[in-house]
Amino acid sequence: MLSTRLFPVCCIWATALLGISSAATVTYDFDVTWVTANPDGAFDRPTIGINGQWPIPPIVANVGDNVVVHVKNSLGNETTSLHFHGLYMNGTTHMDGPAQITQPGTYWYHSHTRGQYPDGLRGPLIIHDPDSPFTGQYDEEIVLTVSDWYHDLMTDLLPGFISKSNPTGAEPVPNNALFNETQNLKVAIQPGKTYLVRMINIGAFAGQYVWFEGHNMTIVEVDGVYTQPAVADMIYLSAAQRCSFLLTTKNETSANYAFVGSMDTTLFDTLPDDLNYNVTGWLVYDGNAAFPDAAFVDELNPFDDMTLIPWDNQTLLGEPDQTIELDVIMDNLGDGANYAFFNNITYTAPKVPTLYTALSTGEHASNPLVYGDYTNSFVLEKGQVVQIVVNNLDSGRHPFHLHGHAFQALYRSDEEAGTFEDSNITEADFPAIPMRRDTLVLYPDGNIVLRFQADNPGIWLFHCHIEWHVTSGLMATIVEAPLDLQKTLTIPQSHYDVCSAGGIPTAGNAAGNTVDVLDLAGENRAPDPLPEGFTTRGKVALAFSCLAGILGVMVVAWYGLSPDPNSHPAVEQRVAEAQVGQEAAHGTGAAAKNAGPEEIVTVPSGGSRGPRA
Ligand SMILES: *[C@@H]1O[C@H](CO)[C@@H](O)[C@H](O)[C@H]1NC(C)=O
Ligand SMILES: *[C@@H]1O[C@H](CO)[C@@H](O)[C@H](O)[C@H]1NC(C)=O
Ligand SMILES: *[C@@H]1O[C@H](CO)[C@@H](O)[C@H](O)[C@H]1NC(C)=O
Ligand SMILES: *[C@@H]1O[C@H](CO)[C@@H](O)[C@H](O)[C@H]1NC(C)=O
Ligand SMILES: *[C@@H]1O[C@H](CO)[C@@H](O)[C@H](O)[C@H]1NC(C)=O
Ligand SMILES: *[C@@H]1O[C@H](CO)[C@@H](O)[C@H](O)[C@H]1NC(C)=O
Ligand SMILES: *[C@@H]1O[C@H](CO)[C@@H](O)[C@H](O)[C@H]1NC(C)=O
Ligand SMILES: *[C@@H]1O[C@H](CO)[C@@H](O)[C@H](O)[C@H]1NC(C)=O
Ligand SMILES: *[C@@H]1O[C@H](CO)[C@@H](O)[C@H](O)[C@H]1NC(C)=O
Ligand SMILES: [Cu+2]
Repeated sequence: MLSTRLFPVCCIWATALLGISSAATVTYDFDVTWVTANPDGAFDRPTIGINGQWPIPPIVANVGDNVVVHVKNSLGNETTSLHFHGLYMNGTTHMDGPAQITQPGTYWYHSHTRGQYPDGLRGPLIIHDPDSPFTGQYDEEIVLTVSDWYHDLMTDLLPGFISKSNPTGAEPVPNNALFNETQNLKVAIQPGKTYLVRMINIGAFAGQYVWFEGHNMTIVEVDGVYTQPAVADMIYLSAAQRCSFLLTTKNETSANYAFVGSMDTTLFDTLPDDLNYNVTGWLVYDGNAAFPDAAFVDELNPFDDMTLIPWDNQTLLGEPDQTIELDVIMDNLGDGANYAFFNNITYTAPKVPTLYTALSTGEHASNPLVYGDYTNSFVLEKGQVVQIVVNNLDSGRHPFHLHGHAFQALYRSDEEAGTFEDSNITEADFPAIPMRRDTLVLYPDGNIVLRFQADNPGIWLFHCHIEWHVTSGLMATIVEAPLDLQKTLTIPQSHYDVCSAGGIPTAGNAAGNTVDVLDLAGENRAPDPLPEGFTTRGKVALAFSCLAGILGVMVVAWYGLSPDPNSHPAVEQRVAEAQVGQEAAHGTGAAAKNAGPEEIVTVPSGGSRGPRA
């Protein structure tokens, strides 16, 4: 293994203030620790729990509440972070998520550190709304997560994933699917009632088809956006998507009904013989009656979320002031590993977290150059209508997630449709009232068109929510109204202290240059491209299977000869740095700028992760 210089990673002791009104304050004290869990009955494994428990507790509040989350990292050997997925974090970009909870709906919270959440740090975040349009239309609420589960820790899986020994970039296949982090879940229900089921895919990789035998689902919310009711008999939830639906129970109580989550096996490069990619639970009408096996379903034909209409009838935003076009590819770099790219650039975290670059480069903060050559940064002006077009030049599905906004989903092509540019879709083809959500699936070799208004100054990641693809670089940085941020945002001193303790610079361009912010010499770089001739994925896969040994030597030699160790960072170092940048740039669920409860910041007792031998 190559020796690498690993940065100690920023903190996590954080206090997050999730609301602003004078309403109730809900406080959570979270001590993040290692526990042992065995959710699929295969064997015990170390899992990240909270307060000695796993699954971790849901965060639950009402719209307008102040939610205070004190987080202590007791893992000892890993840093951590909490990201509040889907919250707009309007005015508090440095905490990503936790401010001004004026958004009711179904969210989740998870670690945004180094591929960590699949090890257990993932749970529901529910904001109740007494004024929901569906209040009065249901009797009770059921929170239900669906997820995938690995028997190995991410720290063990990641080095093999981004490696010259995995030139095709095959993602580790999960070992099982889970409902509520277990199998054979029994959900007690009563006859003749209507339930609001809030379902969240908190998994790392697999999208899941979900259906309830003998019962329909009436969809009323996706990703925190209320929708006009839409009846479905099967839904598809990608990693990170949420869907709330009304489910009305039967009047007779003689039988129990299976419900199923079925992992989308088209995402898997291999389908192990012994993999049960389905998980079953039951709606329990009578605990003494039988629990029948799920019936096989011939066709997986889920509800098309593009047909949903948001409840508020928000109309199509006007033609865009700025269009961001992103082409997705997967390819190998000179280290032989497989990476994911937007526009031929695989995300490599900057030395200075993007937020601090935005705050410290004056007028130059409007120039995307200062954010570096490997961050896929796009600068938005306040108020602009922004369109994101993503062309999938890869043969896999990718669920794209935007922080800080729910976007209007204007168009999604079928598989194999090619680029949006090559279609004949025009403005007139977009729906008058487009569906909105924060995570949308892009089909293989297809395209999507999204639109939103730049009304939320901040640094927002746009990335595939498959955790493997986050680590392999399928990520862009949206720098929204940076000059506005400079005027309005005050970073708590404790954040600077944390970065200082972790050796993370907090001023200057992506390379840490505070004098000439247009000079990026010394910035963090992706590994160099393959030598001439090794250009296509197919060739590479073939070549590597024969040449892996020789290339290994070459890679070592390149690194060894490199005058500047940073110009050819080894893979593990890249991963570690990505996490540093990501956390520091996008907040770690830290403190509010408003005077809130005290904020505590510390570096975990175990210090930084050392290099793996
Ligand atoms: C961290 O600690 C846990 C629990 O003791 C252990 O299972 C895991 O292997 C450790 N991780 C690393 C990277 O050493
Ligand atoms: C599922 O887990 C959540 C906590 O994550 C809990 O609130 C809920 O009651 C559980 N649902 C069922 C049906 O057991
Ligand atoms: C589900 O909805 C469909 C279409 O609205 C309807 O035909 C069917 O009877 C419903 N099934 C149940 C179990 O309510
Ligand atoms: C259950 O009974 C109620 C009241 O008798 C009736 O209105 C409703 O339609 C019945 N529901 C079903 C699913 O048969
Ligand atoms: C999972 O469920 C699907 C749909 O019912 C079925 O086609 C498939 O055979 C099941 N797979 C396994 C491994 O049971
Ligand atoms: C949205 O439009 C539908 C009819 O198209 C209407 O029933 C509904 O009340 C409208 N919603 C709001 C919030 O005005
Ligand atoms: C990516 O690189 C390929 C091959 O060099 C080139 O054809 C393509 O135009 C590049 N794409 C972008 C978006 O720059
Ligand atoms: C393009 O236009 C043709 C002719 O009007 C139509 O048949 C087709 O569906 C349109 N869409 C695409 C993506 O080609
Ligand atoms: C952020 O807040 C501003 C002013 O309070 C508001 O105009 C804007 O719509 C908000 N943006 C989002 C995404 O919530
Ligand atoms: Cu992806």
